[in-house]
Amino acid sequence: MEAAGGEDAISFQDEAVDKSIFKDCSKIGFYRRQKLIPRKNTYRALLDSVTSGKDSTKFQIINEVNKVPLLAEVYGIEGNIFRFKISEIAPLKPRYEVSDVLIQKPVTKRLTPCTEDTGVLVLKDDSVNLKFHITANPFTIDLISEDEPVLSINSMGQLYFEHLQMPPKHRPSTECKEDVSTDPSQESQDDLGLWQEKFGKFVDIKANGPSSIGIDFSLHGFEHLYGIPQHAETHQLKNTGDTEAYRLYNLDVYGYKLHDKLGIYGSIPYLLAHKLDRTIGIFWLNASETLVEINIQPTIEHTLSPKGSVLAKQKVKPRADVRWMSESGIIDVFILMGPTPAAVFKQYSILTGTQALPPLFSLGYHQCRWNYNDEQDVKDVDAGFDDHDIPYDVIWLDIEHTEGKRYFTWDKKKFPNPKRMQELIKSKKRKIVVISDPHIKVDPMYSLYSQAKEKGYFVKNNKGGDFEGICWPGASSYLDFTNPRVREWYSSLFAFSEYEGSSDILFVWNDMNEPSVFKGPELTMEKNAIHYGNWEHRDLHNVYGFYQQMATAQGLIQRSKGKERPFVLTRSFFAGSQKYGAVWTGDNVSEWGYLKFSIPMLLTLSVAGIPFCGADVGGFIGDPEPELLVRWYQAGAYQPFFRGHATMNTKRREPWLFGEEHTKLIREAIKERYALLPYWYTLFYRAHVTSEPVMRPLWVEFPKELETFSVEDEYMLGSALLIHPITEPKITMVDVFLPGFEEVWYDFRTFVHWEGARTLKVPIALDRIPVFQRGGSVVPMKTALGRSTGWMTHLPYELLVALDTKGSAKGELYLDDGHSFQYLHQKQFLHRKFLFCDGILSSSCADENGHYHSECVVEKVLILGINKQPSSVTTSSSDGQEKQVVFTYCSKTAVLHLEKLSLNVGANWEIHVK
Ligand code: NBV
Repeated sequence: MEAAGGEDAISFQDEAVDKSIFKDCSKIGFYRRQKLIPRKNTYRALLDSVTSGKDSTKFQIINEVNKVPLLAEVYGIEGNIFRFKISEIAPLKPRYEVSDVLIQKPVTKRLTPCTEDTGVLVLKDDSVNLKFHITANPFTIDLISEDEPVLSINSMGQLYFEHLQMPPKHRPSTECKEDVSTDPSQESQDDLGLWQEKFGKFVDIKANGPSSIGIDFSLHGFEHLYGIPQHAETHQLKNTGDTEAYRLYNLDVYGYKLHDKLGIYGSIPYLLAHKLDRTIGIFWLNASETLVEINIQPTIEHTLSPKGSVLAKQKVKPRADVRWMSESGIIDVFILMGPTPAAVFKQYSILTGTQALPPLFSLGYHQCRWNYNDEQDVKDVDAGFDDHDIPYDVIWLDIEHTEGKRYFTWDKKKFPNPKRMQELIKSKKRKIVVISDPHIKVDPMYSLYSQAKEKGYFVKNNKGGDFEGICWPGASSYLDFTNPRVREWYSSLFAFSEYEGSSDILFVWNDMNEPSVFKGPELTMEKNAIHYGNWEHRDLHNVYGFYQQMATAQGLIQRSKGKERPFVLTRSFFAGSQKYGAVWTGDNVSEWGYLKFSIPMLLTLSVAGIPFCGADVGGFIGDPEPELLVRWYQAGAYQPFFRGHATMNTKRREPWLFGEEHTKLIREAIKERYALLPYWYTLFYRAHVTSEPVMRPLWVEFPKELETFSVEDEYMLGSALLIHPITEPKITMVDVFLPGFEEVWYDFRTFVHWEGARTLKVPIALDRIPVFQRGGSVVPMKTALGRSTGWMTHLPYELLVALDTKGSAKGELYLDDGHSFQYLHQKQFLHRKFLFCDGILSSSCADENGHYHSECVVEKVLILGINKQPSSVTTSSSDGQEKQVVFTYCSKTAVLHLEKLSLNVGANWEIHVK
């Protein structure tokens, strides 16, 4: 994958990744150790140790074999959330606890202890009719909601806690034998990876010895599980069997394989489970390498022996067993009790925050390539969009724009005048994004390196020196973003005065922040590298990239003195990364399978709290055939983060390079995106304030319809649009599932409507993918388009009102200046709601706190599903003025067209259809 290039930088060779670079479960020491324990619960809760405070209830649990006591804590948290922790009472050294991910100290509420039985402690939360049944021996917890068991903890007896110990030479020889958690059993100590672990030529010396933890959860009545990104896998989680597990370990996996449980760039240890009457979440707050085993026992119908001539049937309820295992840290788990998908999203956001409201430009189309070669190339590509009448908002510069991969610099030959280039882009009302990776070239002449070196801001190796690894610039050190002072300093580098050649239209992309280390174990950092606070890299590996994006976003906010919203794309992420920007799915391949997988991968990110996500359009690696490229644009236009990108050594693929026929199709796809921007922006506002995902699996919108639970080839955009991308070549017909027994769905292009709860055969040509609008919704759009979002501010709106079976519809529109924090600090925003009921479409204020002056008008309204031609249509404004409206009605499509309206978008008005 790499070879020495000019200077001492590394250049790229497009070779397939050797999969033996990465571990499977059998090569992971703590997995092997945890799998060795007998399925026998060896823990007992000491109920006479219970102390119950305002915040939490604490008690000890003891391992019957090694007698080491642990401390268990149970917390009730406002919002129907429960927290459960297990840590060592007196560890030899502190154990890592994740900080900075929870947005605040959770607001606790008292759980009332009551003893119903000896050997059982019951903690009650009467406000939500929930009970914690803690059984002492063997130690198990059952969560019972409204007298129904929802979840059991440790009922499989897989609680596992390796207490920290002295290295073997300091210990009496008998001690090791007594200790079941480190009992070498049949294997040698070395194979179990207690104090050192080998992988190929790498040896991981563990100064703290074995420190892994784990426990099991049984989810009663559940057989549909989702979440725990990031894997190139289906949206619905699968059984892992007894030899593999979903791995959460941030890795740089170039051209990752599909259908694989190997962890790729980011990790969110958060799983959702859904059944007809309840959704729950389990958030495992641990940043070390984590494995999740899943065993779902689906609903089974047993045929009982015949009674007379009648065959009796018995339904056995399904159950999902989920086992979490982490390499270090403590057990710290949040149980989100739902009961609806929306409630679980809310609960997760109470803990980790919501999506940052993106600047409007970032919802437009982004054009990226490794690399746009020089200033002239940038100018040409930019002009190409105008020449071909294709809107776009951002041009991206990859690593080659720098002086020898020294981030925050410019290659003087290729980009002699970055300010001039940005002025040109700015004059087009567009932006640029530049890359900034976490590795810093070892070069005393590079001021960023020498400053960081002098300040001691690099991650250290286990001998106390600065960690050095190989990455794009050659030998590199890695900024220790876990240190708040490093983050502060890094943020300050984005100040216009510090970052030469930068301007207010420059935004940032953090790549390689797993971190990627070319010659490191599994292409990442040694686990015994040392971070701020003397923590091992092992303890916090999965949160490294999160911290870089945090510091970058802060830097962009600071450079504008707190006024402007940042945009930062990151490859690596953790729970809570949504607060800092967008995420993409890394180095995918220009193959149909990767287009198809972009849907489940993005759905999984979306339900795991990362609404602003996307996949490289066209596929990063390889050359897509024109049909694939068109299909990818059509899909990408309906995915949250919409960026075309390609690696080096691929053919150029700007949208106009595939013949006029394909240019036209790509143009149309991008234009559809721009026409829908008011809807997109409103969805992002909702994600920001109410934590609803933008891109939603069908089960989220139709939680009571079993048929939706496994659908992953189509999805909802908000609650109004159903999207079914075409992900196979040469398709002439596709099955589209239209959910909802009482729903009606309108083809978004022809307006032909269909009842729900059916699978529709939709004829397909290359010019479109199936998009349907749900009856009962109002979708705000723009009537005209500009060259970028910046040119569209004053353009009029159109409302697409699709009536439900009762002849009603509702929707909303959010707008503000699109770039600053004034919506937050000065409440400069408009939030409108639209309601169609009894023949009247009304526009009213959805949030009285917001004020924003807009000259924009609603110019056009289309009402879909009106069964008879109206006799008159009038508008009335709040000052009592009434006006006749010229309308056209098409009885064939049942669509009423109202045009040339001039209704201010911020005013209250009504349209009467009689
Ligand atoms: O910076 C170069 C690439 C980038 O274009 C891509 O999007 C990242 O995922 N980067 C990875 C590093 C090299 C990949 C071989």
